Amino acid sequence: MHVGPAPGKPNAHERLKAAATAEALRLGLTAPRIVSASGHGQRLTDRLQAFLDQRRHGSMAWMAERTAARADPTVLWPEAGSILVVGLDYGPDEDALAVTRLPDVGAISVYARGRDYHDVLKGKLKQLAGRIGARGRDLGLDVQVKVFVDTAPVMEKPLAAGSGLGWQGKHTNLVSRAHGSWLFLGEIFLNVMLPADAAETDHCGSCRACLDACPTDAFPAPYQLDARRCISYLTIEHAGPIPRDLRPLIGNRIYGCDDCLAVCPWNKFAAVGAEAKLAARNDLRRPSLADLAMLDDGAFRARFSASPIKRIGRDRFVRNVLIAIGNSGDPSHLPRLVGLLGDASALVRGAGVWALSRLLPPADFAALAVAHLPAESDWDVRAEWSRPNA
Ligand code: B12
Ligand code: SF4
Ligand code: SF4
Repeated sequence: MHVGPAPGKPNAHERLKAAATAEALRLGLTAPRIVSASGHGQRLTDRLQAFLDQRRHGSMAWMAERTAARADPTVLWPEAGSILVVGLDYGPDEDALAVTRLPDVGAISVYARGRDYHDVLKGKLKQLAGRIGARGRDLGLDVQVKVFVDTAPVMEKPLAAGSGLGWQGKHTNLVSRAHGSWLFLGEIFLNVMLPADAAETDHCGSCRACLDACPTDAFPAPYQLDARRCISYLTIEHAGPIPRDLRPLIGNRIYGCDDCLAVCPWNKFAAVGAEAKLAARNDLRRPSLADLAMLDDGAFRARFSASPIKRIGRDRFVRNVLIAIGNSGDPSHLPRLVGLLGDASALVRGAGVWALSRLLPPADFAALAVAHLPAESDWDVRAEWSRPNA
């Protein structure tokens, strides 16, 4: 059972909300707002189901699991009364897209240039949750809390929109009039009912900058994303070979993509991220493709130990680097591509073959295929050798 305010009394719940939002701001969080935990179920169930029915989640099978809890916070935690939603600014300190115009380096999306935001935001939310619990006890309330940052089946964007933190823009991410869209989202579920804030309305108007900027045309309609075409999905979530038709469109983006966020006019209000732990590492602003292609497992883990990039592992990361090399037009990469033809990972070999097919004259590629195809046992890699240049 969740506990609501008693009518006519000095309102402990309002005081708890004021304390919670003040503490959130003190911890460097942005725009803390309250949304009721109930009342989302049907609308979100329908929208999530439509997304899943159209297979737009691709190979993210976990999105089709626990859908009832994902669409309805009160199924995830029946005690939930209110949800405190917060943002954490991570606005870049330079033009986020400048790196995508430099073919000899890899573009790592802004969110992944510093430490893993899950760890940073979760740390802050845990601190905040502890202080809310203590303040609740002072006010005579039995406050229980659960902290979520993209770690449980929660639909964070519609909850944040319901709290008034912003609205879901045509690129589907949350945009705030005051803070733009370079914001991570996090939530604290509370068993108490705190006064809810008003939801935000849509301020996209006739703008369609994000839809037009997408390199892979991943928006089937405004406000809808087909993750299977999104470079963020392809470079981070997708484990196998990247579909051939999308590879040339990825350019030099080797981990995530920022294009739809970067062009949003509301980001003129975005703050440069103030959290030092999220600040871009200098070696990840414009990392050399030539160096990254040479990473073995140990070197990959050493370089990315505190970074979100470590999550995808060396083979998937080098696959991305090789796609970018294939798009670079730079034949100086050829010797290292040939060197990777003996790599233990079929994913790496396959991407290497594709890059060779892009950088070598057709006759030279055909000669290399004659030399290497007989020894290749993986069917995906054999298929890469057998296809004409693309
Ligand atoms: C799965 C996922 C992805 C997938 C799919 C993204 C997606 N849009 O669904 C992939 C891997 C592609 C991805 C990419 C990115 N992600 Co992501 N991702 C998630 C995750 C885990 C779940 C999102 C989800 O539930 N998707 C399912 C679909 C059904 O939900 P939806 O997008 O809200 O769909 C809504 C619309 O389609 C809408 N709708 C449908 N029809 C209509 C019609 C109208 C008229 C309207 C108004 C709305 C509407 O209703 C749906 C429900 O609200 C969340 C964290 C979380 N737990 O919520 C982070 C999250 C959304 N990601 C985040 C980020 C930062 C990114 C990237 C920017 C990372 C990067 N730089 O590469 C990109 C952005 C790509 C993009 N344009 O969305 C942040 C976004 C923060 C913010 N400000 O919104 C989140 C919230 C993580 C976090 N805790 O901060 N992500
Ligand atoms: S993140 Fe990139 S690929 Fe994905 S929808 Fe946005 S612009 Fe398109
Ligand atoms: S770029 Fe334009 S359409 Fe896209 S989210 Fe921003 S305001 Fe909305």
